[in-house]
Amino acid sequence: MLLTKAEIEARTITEDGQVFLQKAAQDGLETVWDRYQAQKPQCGFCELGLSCRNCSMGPCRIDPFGEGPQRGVCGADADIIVARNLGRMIAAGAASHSDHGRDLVEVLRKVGEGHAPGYTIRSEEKLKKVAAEFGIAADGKTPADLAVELAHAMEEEFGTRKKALTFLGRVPEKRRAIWDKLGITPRGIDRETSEMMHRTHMGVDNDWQSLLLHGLRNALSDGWGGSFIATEVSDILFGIPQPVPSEVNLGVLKENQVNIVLHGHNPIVSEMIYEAAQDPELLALASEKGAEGINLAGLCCTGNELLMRRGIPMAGNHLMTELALSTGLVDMMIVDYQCIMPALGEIATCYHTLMISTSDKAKFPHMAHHEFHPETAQSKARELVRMAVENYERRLPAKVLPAPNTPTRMMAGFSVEAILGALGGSPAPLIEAIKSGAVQGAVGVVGCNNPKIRQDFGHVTLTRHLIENDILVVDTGCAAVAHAKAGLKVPEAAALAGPGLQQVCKSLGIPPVLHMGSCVDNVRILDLAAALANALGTDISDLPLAAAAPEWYSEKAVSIACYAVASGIFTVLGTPPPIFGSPKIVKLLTEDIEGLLGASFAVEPDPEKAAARIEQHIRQKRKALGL
Ligand code: XCC
Ligand code: SF4
Repeated sequence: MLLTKAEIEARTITEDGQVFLQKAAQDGLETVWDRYQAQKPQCGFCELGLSCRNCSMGPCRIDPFGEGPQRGVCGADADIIVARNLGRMIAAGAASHSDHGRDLVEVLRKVGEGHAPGYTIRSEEKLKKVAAEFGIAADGKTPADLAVELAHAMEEEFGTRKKALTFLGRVPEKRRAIWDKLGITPRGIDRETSEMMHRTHMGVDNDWQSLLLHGLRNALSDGWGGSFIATEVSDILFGIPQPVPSEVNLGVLKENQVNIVLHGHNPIVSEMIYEAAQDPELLALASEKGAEGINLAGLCCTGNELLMRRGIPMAGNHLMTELALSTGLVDMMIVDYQCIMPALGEIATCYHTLMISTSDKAKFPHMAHHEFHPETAQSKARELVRMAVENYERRLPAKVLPAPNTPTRMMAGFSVEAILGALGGSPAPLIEAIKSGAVQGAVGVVGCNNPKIRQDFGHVTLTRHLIENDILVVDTGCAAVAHAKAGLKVPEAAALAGPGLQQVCKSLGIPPVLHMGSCVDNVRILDLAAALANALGTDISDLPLAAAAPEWYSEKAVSIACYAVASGIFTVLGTPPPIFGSPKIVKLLTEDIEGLLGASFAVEPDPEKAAARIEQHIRQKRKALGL
């Protein structure tokens, strides 16, 4: 059934999204938006966090109106149930990022041992720096030796033998003292997640406050542990991102080239595909088949990883993943894990697209499984690219619709190293710009798309307001892709910023919205915030900073938001988390926690109001610093 213009415009603000929503409807596809409609009304108990199925005496639910049951079969009340549910969301998010980190550590070790042909150490500089943080001396050792030693040391971070994670060495002392006082210093990465699962089992931790505190510790084990390892090891293996031009939207898929779309999160697979796509033999085969080349494009965060390091264009963000297939131009989609909708395989059966899953822990309906392992990834990648090339001639012309709009230009690659490089090697010029008021503060706008929110509207509206008010925006994940589509990531976008920020961007030749990477790369923002605080001898919570996740959907986003707040960064969520069944928990997280951590959460679905809240927060922080 075709959609009306109004229906389409209510779903997305993007030009390509609007075109391909209709194309998908024409082709008879059911998309994430249709399935969301079909689910309405969604369960009110679950929305409020008031349902529990942690054991088989249940499932149970608490009546929010106070008329029906106020306790589960075990006796748990609303506060306990909401806290347990939130805790399990954090655990799932932390586990996802951290398992991703662990996979990279495995590759690092195998590179060192010589068992991962095709992978190498691209940044010896970062290898040495991180090894030193782990107390491993570099002298006289080959990079391979160092890689093995560092990998072993990182494996220890996941376990139970530590008092505190190693990367806490970068955390300002005042923040460390707060964590120690509250008893939320993260010890082992897996340990905190495992302990959360234990605490939320029936009959263990039944104090909603101590559950929430452990939730913060669990989230910190992600931010300063699993995700931190993921980002740093990715840089060691694949290089530290540097500013790079690229393009975004479905227009990056080429009619006359073999299109391979990479979707998921971990660069382990996508980097090998990138290598294979340069293979002269495969390029010759492509031309034999009548294609002018092999075109790679990214979706979600594995796309962001390739974009940051190789300038590979982005086809889109989370809600574009199904629509990308409806172009009929995707010869192969290769996925690893996380955020890959299980609907994708079936949608692809409508086209010639080959769907490939690659991880032993992530299989999907209607996808061919080609498992990647470090030992064989290189040959596997070549095999897949060959299959994609051979699939080019099977396109179904009647089903093909190239995007009518040209790709939007963007600039990405703003690692902390790149930002400091642009500033001449130290954070001092940025601190000066903040002191002078040219830059009022900085905000991380991050996170997903969610069909509950008009696609990209939350991100783009919020960010436009912030930069207009001289607030520098740094971004990651699907938010970053939204901003790129809206044209906010080119140096010329400085014209949209307030006079102070505009001046700073122009003098450095940078956009007012800096792409810092994938979702695990939110730790780059933490790292930068910590570096600023350390340079000033203060705490992160004293700085004029904030974070926002206007369209978040995933459990990973919950973990990210919690480690941001625990690290001292005020964080505004666009979609409400399932906590409103407990007024006590809402009050703690949005008000009282400020007194403990110097930061709190806010929930504000309206991006204009969110911008106002953030601007007010930044003014307050500036005032407290005497600026
Ligand atoms: Fe997934 Fe990372 Fe969210 Fe996008 S932003 S929908 S988590 S791909 Ni992290
Ligand atoms: Fe019900 Fe308690 Fe079991 Fe949850 S843990 S399902 S509230 S009995």
